[in-house]
Amino acid sequence: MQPSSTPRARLLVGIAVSVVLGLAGAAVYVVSSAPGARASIALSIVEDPATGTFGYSPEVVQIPRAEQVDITITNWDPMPHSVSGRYMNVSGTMAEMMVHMGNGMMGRLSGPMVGALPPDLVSHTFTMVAGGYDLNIPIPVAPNAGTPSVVSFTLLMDLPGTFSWSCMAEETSAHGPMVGGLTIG
Ligand SMILES: [Cu+2]
Repeated sequence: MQPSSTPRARLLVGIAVSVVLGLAGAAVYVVSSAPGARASIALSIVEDPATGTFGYSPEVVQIPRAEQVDITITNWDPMPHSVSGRYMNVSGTMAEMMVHMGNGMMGRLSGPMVGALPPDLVSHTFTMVAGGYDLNIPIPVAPNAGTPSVVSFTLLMDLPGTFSWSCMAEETSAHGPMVGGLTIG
């Protein structure tokens, strides 16, 4: 049965521009910063040299419940992959937006808040429809093999649990399954 009342996931989009560091491949989970500062997580989409396909690192993420957490996703994959329907849209966030931090194809070094990407700019998604959450982040394609695209958003997730997330881009020879886990609590 589909819950029809208030959204059970609240995600706030961080408006402040933060500095994006090169964190490709770093297995960073939760960085508990100084007292009073928000926790942050950096995810990367990096190539697996064994297969030549791209995947998330890390794939298993834990975030604190009922606390604002800044998430940055850095995508090094220069190839677009097909997504359908609503997976081009940002969902589950306050104002249905994320901060597009930069993408050379769009000629921007630091970006605006966006609520969707054009389909030919989507490379991967971070999607979790479970446990009352309806989270979808479309990840823009990297402008070239040496330049990543970066998006940033803030989560505030109230309901505890462990759920699966996945990338909704079509599976092809160049795009294997991308799945992982997210624990809230
Ligand atoms: Cu993907």
